[in-house]
Amino acid sequence: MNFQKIPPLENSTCILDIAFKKARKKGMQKNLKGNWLQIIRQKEALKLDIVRDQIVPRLHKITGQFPDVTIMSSFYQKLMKLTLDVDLMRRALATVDWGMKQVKKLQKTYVSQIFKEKEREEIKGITKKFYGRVSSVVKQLDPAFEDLERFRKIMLTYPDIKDLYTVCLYGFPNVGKTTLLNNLTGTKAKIAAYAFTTKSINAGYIGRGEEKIQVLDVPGTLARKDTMNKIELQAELVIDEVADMTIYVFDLSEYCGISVEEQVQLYDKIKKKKDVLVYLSKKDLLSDEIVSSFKEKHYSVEELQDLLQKIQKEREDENIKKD
Ligand SMILES: Nc1nc2c(ncn2[C@@H]2O[C@H](COP(=O)(O)OP(=O)(O)OP(=O)(O)O)[C@@H](O)[C@H]2O)c(=O)[nH]1
Ligand SMILES: [Mg+2]
Repeated sequence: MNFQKIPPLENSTCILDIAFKKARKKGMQKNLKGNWLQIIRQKEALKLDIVRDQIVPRLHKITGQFPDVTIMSSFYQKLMKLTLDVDLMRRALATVDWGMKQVKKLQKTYVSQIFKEKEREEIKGITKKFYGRVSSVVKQLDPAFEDLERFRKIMLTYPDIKDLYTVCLYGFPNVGKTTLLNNLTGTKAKIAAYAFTTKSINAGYIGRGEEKIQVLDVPGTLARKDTMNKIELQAELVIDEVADMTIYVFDLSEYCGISVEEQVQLYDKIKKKKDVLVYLSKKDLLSDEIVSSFKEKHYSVEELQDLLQKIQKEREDENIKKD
């Protein structure tokens, strides 16, 4: 699913300005046929058509470009629920849809009034009234546009998670998960010496083609069940919904600010849920004694790469056999 394609939302002023400007321009055209009454009716009706034709597709595009939550994978449905107000998004989209229908209805009503009216000034007055009503409708959409723009920006941070074998890099903040992602996959995701650098999910890939392996670097978690924030909960979501394999990143140097004891507690917890491989980060800062006193089996970047390449190759071979 690609959330990057939703264009920025316009506001009512912008939408109305474009529509009215185009209508004014067209209203000046001179090649209309008939007597003065027919000409003025045609001219004014044309303005109304143009206003509708400018506004309706714009609004339609907005409602069409936002994803339909009901047909999303359970991962994205849950990610949305965690990061934005899905009901408010639905209501905002329904409001835009309402606006679109109102503009269509107003155009019909006022065009039919134009064709019934016989006085020049009265006909022009109908156009003015139509402009007023349309402006009022479109202006009422501004709060919905603002909500949708906010949601669009949130969705820009969503990863484009593909239906591939998926590895999740998990651990406390600042332990070196993103550094590992970059080393494993060659991506260039942001790394920094403070906790919660990663606020959304970063993705990198090993191998090419249909069976490449997706590595997801999730925000660090403090793993305190009651106080976990929405950013941390994304990590749980990846573990629960998409990860085929989890790599737990340990920082034995404790430069991350979390004691080894706490890191072990979280590791024990996650181990109950999933098969977990262990990676020791910041080994360059550790003495050989500390590394060798660590009893869990752990892997280097090269070993992890080899392992993942092997999994990828096996999956590719299986695919070839199936075909
Ligand atoms: N010396 C050394 N520093 C490392 C190593 N791995 C990571 N770091 C440093 O540790 C800090 C945190 O690294 P990140 O990769 O951003 O850690 P993270 O786990 O992704 O952090 P959050 O996104 O905040 O959860 C950065 O300053 C990195 O440069 C390593 O192997 N050796
Ligand atoms: Mg990070």
